[in-house]
Amino acid sequence: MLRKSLLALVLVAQGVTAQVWPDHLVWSERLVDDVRANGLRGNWTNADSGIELNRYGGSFGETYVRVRGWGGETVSENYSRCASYLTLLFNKVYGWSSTPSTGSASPYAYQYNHLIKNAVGAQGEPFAKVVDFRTVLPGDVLAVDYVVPPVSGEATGHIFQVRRVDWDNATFDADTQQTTYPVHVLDCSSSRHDDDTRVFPGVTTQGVGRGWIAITTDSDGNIVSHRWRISSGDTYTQAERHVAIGRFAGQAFSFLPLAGTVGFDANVGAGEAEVTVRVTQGGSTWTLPGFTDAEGNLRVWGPLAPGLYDVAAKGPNSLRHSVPNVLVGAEGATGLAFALVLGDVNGDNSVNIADFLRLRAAFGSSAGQLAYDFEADLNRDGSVGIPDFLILRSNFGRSGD
Ligand SMILES: [Ca+2]
Ligand SMILES: [Ca+2]
Repeated sequence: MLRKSLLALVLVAQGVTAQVWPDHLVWSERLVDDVRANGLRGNWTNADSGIELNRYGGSFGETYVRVRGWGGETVSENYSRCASYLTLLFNKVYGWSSTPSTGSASPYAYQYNHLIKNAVGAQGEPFAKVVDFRTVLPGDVLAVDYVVPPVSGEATGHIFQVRRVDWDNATFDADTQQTTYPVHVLDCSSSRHDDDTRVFPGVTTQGVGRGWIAITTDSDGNIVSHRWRISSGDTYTQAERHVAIGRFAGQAFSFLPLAGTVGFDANVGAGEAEVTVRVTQGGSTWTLPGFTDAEGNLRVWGPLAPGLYDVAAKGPNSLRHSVPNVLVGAEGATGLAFALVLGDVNGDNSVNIADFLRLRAAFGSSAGQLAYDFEADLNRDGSVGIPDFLILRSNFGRSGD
């Protein structure tokens, strides 16, 4: 049987510099990954309560943020607004007993904006003000004040967490001497950004998610305007909607990142793929959930001490690929390369008749139909058909690490 060369599929590591993400972003990532993974499977609600896993809204007293593995939580779910999300997150991650400006309730986004805008670097201030956007870091907060006195019921601002800036694709306008940066943000929102994780085939959800916005600066890195999406929508100047950049002053760095690339032996749809990373050292095992981005880059975080680990990756329907003796340093590890072979529909780490039978049962179905089986849709194109069967056949009989 002809088999595709796996070596050709191992992508070269991107040479990404290790950068430790603060804990509030790490937990936010896990929450978004979990609700995204559940959504892709059509699991929208908590099996016990029947309540939607990801929602936007609520007054502060009734809102909550729960992340699997966090304080004994077994399900990741969210019910909050943009500012209350940040407050609930910081309450839990950094043990805020009350909030900076209003005591027991959550500040509004515009109050976060004022808190950051007026920061002078004094001891005890929760945020340091970042003036030059070009020095922004993952986990920094963009707090927006909608300035115009709010009509009752309308938003008064918004809060973004910065994930990363696509520095390579910034555009420079020679006339204005301004630069516009694509910025990947994580937020709790009722409307979507570009390439938004709250969008599923046929369904657009609200709550926590990721997407792209645009920030424009002058030649000194001062923000002059922003846009909710890169591709479209209104541009707001600082006078119209002021953006302040805040860096949480007391952030703890207790997680180390493991970064690298994942290649599959077939195109995986939607430009992203769920990957579970298993880290082992002696008798200890850590299971770290993650998602690749559209380019196959993967980054997960574990409560790891520097040392030598075996690191393995597995998709929900791929075989596991293990990389032994990975040296995790004080800033984590980069350059991991995983080649994942698809076809393991039932997740038992081998491709055999059991997987074929499940694929056959779903054959001809599409997402949204009763017979559709997410795990059997090996190439993630939204239907189970011949291409999936060919992938399974080409890997039949193989087992993972
Ligand atoms: Ca199997
Ligand atoms: Ca398919």
